[in-house]
Amino acid sequence: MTNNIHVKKWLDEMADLTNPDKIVWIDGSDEQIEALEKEAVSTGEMLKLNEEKLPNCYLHRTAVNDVARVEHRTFICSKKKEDAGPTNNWMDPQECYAKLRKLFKGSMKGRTMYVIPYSMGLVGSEFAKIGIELTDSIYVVLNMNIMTRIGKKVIDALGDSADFVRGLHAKADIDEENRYICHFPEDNTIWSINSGYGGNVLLGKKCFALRIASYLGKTEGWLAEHMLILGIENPKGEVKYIAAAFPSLCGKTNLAMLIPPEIYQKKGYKVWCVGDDIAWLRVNPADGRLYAVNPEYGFFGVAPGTNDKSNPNALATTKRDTIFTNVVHNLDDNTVWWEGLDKNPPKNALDWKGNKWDASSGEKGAHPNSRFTAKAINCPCISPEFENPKGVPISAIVFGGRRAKTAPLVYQSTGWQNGVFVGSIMGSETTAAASGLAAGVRHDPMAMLPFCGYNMGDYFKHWLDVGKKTANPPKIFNVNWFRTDDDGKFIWPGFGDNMRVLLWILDRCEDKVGADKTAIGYIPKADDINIEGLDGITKSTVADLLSVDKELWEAEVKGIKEFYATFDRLPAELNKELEKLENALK
Ligand code: GTP
Ligand code: SPV
Ligand code: MN
Repeated sequence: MTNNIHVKKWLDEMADLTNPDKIVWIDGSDEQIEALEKEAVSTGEMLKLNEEKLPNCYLHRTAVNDVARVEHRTFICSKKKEDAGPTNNWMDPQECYAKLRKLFKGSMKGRTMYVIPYSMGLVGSEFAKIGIELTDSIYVVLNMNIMTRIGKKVIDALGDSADFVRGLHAKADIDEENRYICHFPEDNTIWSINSGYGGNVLLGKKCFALRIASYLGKTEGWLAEHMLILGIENPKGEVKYIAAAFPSLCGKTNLAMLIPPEIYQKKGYKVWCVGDDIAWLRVNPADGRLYAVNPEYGFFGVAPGTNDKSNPNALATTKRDTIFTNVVHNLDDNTVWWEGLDKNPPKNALDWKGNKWDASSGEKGAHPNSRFTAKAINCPCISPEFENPKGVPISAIVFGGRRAKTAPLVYQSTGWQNGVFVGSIMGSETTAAASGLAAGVRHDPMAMLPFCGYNMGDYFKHWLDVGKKTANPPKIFNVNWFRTDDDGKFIWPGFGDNMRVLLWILDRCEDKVGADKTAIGYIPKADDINIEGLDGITKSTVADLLSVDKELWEAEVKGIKEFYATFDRLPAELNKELEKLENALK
């Protein structure tokens, strides 16, 4: 499909190494995709679901030991260890290549190698970057076809350039003891072996669009972030954009597609989804603002908890052209189910492992990290700007995590430098999105702990630098939808009602509303969060959600100091911000 000598040479080397029986170029045509779907169904790799209820939808089950990202087996292989930094696993690149070469050797014998040219970002746009993934998994090809822009148009756009990310993936034996997700940022290379699960194998997503791209962004002066992008349209038809970074399984997809509460719908407010997981941000010298694109083409969304109240837009998106992974199979009508979809679990069903399952057993039917892969263009609230090659101008950046206590519903940083500090001290309870993590709160700066492809101290510095280059930078906020009461129940209703907080944020960006200055930053006056139409939430609940507990924050400062002490390249500005916080709490 190409005469590009760089592609050909690399492909030859990789084929020599993995020794596939056949090599198939993915051109992205409908016929080719349909043929692959048929093949995957014929081998049992995927199950075709009810064509009337779920047209062109499939179910896939991964191996039981292969259900999430594996942070302890993810490596950043920069030449120097200190360039990977204190938060990443590191291996010497030559050592890692040698080690993995042994695992890849002959791994595709008897199998087909698929060559997937893909573009992160609109093909040929200023933001876009090209990758080629070699894989022996049809599931990967079909997912990449939904998640990224693939095929001939991409290889044509590459031309004879050597500037593409070289991704190699083999399922091998799905052996977790030999599972490796390795990144070579200095070589534009990703090698992934012994997994068949999402973030480990859809190399355009976390591996490229965050780990490799964050490194490229550092070198080239832009940011690759674990952020959703949404637009809020006011009754006058003006749209303002917000980018928000929450850790995995902490509400990005839900916020990105939110349906405004009735009181706002009646007034004419709308929310548009530009992206639900990854944002690439660049300074636009013309107006000094930060512009964001979503480099992906689809959603790899969390299934459990998705229902027609929490996220009707996501649910609607999954009604066609969708691949479901590790959910419940309803045998009665050949559809799917997951916890939190509705109150009627199917009686005649198989769980995510493929075993006969009944909800009365008390066991979960869907894996907590079960997912849907669906096309962004099938989302009812996809933004008209989704394919704008220039991106959308960002008014506010929002950080947030899962915190039962400590973090208030929302607060605003005092400026860019303080905002970078707020992002750097983020903590969140761990979730099922990665295997083998200890339960409890961990530091997850900017929701990028598992995804920063270089030294996180340098990453903070880069954030500070981007702020200096941006004449009109976004305002920076922090939110927490997950504060709990004494019974462990969430206090804030969340989901669509998060709009109430977003509107305060936008009002702050336009200087339309006041705030109270506290030790941690600006907090809304309780009256300024609109609770009209909210059951069981009073002004005093809001005041409670906004409270800043001095003792908890003093403990927090202690934790931040310990975390910061692990860095060798922490910018002095952040220590200054920490000192300011500590003094303000006194
Ligand atoms: P990744 O795809 O892993 O990066 O996750 P994400 O950040 O997109 O998370 P997602 O929106 O899929 O939400 C994960 C879980 O959090 C789901 O079970 C949701 O139901 C739940 N959730 C999302 N928003 C809220 C909220 O506002 N309040 C509460 N209580 N739960 C929420
Ligand atoms: C996440 O874990 O943040 C995800 C899913 O969005 S995965 O693609 O598996 O990383
Ligand atoms: Mn994610």
